[in-house]
Amino acid sequence: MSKTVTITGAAGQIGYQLAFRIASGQLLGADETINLNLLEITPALDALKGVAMELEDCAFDTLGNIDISDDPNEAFKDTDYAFLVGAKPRGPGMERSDLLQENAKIFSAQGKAINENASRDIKVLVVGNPANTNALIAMSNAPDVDQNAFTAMMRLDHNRALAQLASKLDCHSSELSNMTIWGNHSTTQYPDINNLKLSGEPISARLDETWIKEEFIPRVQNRGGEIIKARGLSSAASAASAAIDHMRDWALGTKESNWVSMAIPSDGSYGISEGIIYSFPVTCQNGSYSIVQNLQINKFDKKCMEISERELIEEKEAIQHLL
Ligand code: NAX
Repeated sequence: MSKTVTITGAAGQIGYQLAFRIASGQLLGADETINLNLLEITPALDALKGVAMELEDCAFDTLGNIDISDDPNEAFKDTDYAFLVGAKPRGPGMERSDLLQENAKIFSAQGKAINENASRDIKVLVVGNPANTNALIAMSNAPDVDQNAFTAMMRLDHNRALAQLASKLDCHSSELSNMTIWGNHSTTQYPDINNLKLSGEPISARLDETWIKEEFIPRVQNRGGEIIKARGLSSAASAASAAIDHMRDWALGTKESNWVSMAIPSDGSYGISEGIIYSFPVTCQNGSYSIVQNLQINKFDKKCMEISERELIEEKEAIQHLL
């Protein structure tokens, strides 16, 4: 058995981590051969060649062919799993709306290339920022592909929240479950601990509300900035790890009685507008995800969820002409 995995921006920080972990079997296990299609912009092709040489030098049992390209039509040929990581970073003096426009061009072209060339069962994870709206643009430009195949990454935020909670509760993050991140991958996201469990038992009542509202939520929302300040560079290995977690759980299923956070096309659940890519709690089975329903939402939750919803609607309005 073999699967084709496409990584865009494969010579960048996250791509450099992601390619090796996927090639070594950490996405689909030891029995699946991975053919890697690596996409970059033309000036980065030499660096990408170096990445491909290093991948060969690993002699991974699970790695099949490696194809490097600056042509999205070639890179998305027969793709089963796509990691859209490459994006235009915010330059000096660049407004958020300029960033949206620049990235919209990239993701509309890639959406079209996916539509024309990829497997009809493709699963797409957008990592490049602004991730949720980039996913919406790619989805809108791929009308022949199932729209639910387009998702954006919230798993890093989800994992960051678990790490903070494990430290606070003096437990291991693997003992925690049922954490939710709602909304946009931005500082408006809402990390929600109402349903959190420790070893299967509800635990949120044991957490101090002031700590949740004044320390935990802002810390998770701003963790990206904290990493940049410490490292001088944005999160890369943790982002690649979260991308693998997202795609692996989607493909192979979530653990029983737990859920994960994925930004997916809103179906109107919890009153969130349709037509945006919004993060919900989801379970995955047989390669599909479904939104966890009937969670209790209080006034504070609702307010936080709406702030992020509004931001996504505004982002959508800024690039409406490209949809
Ligand atoms: P880098 O700048 O190191 O790498 C990006 C790579 O993408 C570069 O090599 C560049 O040449 C390439 N690229 C640019 N345009 C391209 C195009 N049209 N086609 C193919 N390749 C293209 O950034 P890196 O640190 O790897 O981050 C990549 C993206 O992930 C950024 O947009 C970043 O903001 C975003 N992140 C998203 C996260 C999330 O949770 N959703 C967290 C981590 C990260 O900040």
